[in-house]
Amino acid sequence: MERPITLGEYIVENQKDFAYAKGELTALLSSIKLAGKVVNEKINKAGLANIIGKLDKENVQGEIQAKLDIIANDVFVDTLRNRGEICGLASEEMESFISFDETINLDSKYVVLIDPLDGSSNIDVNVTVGTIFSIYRRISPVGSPVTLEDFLQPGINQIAAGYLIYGSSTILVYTVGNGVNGFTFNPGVGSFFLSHPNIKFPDTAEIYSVNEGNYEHFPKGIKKFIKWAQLTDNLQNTPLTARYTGSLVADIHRNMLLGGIYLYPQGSLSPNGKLRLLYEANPIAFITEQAGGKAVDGKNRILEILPKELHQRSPLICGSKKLVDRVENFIDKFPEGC
Ligand code: P6P
Repeated sequence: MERPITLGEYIVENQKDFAYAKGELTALLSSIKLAGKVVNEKINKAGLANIIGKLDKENVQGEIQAKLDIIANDVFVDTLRNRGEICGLASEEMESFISFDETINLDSKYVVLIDPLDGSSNIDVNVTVGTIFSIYRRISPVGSPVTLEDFLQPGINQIAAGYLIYGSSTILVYTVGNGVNGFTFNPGVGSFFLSHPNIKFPDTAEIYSVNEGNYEHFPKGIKKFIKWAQLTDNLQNTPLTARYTGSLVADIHRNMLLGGIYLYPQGSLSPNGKLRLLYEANPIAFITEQAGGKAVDGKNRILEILPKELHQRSPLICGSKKLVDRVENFIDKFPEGC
């Protein structure tokens, strides 16, 4: 039986899809793949830290139970810097961006924004977490230090985006604007293999994902959608299924494969939503659209929002187009606030 193609083979075979790449984007995606493997190993050890903490106590507990977000962040910063494919990086875990000023980096055309470990509070209870990444061509001149403007670009400028989902298996899902593909990690071989070619939202849409504990704080249109989702006379004459893990990547991945919608709307508790535009909403929106879905903030297409700050928040309503359309209809019909 022929084996599935590896991520490395796929990237090389499909370099023509990378509008600008001269092999740099290929190398950059390979670096992200490497960093993902390292983070995956640390996350798995984290799960053991509470069980085997007494073994080599200092190392396992000391290292692993340091904030895993910071550990994951440092893995991506070091890997991407050392391989010289990017000139700058911004992360949820760092107040400001980093300009990699070594020569090999300054000559690179790309900047990366990451949420190195999204949903990390779930690690202690062994629920799926993820890494989210977004790649842009720099705006400032090649050879000079990066500037904030290199990062404050609208999502439509992304040249690649993706996520790693560390769940029952570890899968790297990404797009370069020519569809979405998923690659599952085989730890026995140490490689990612194509497992989810050309991911598209299915026609059916059975799931809605929202933290209903915030229901009282939602705008009227969102409340109306949630009640509609629980009724029988909706799109497919059956109530939608509620699934919400508290990990954006897990909810998005499941809804993209099975059909559904994720909502983190604005509300009285979070007037601008909770998720970050640049390294959560934008990459997820790029993938969602490339898989045939839709991603809005309630009124605007996520990818067209013009960023003003590195860590600015945005509401995010994304998934199967017909469900996102339905939410927008309710918001239009009931425009009042919370
Ligand atoms: P809440 C995790 O902290 C995260 O950024 C997303 O991964 C997740 O969807 C959301 O926040 C969960 O937030 O307020 O429902 O716990």
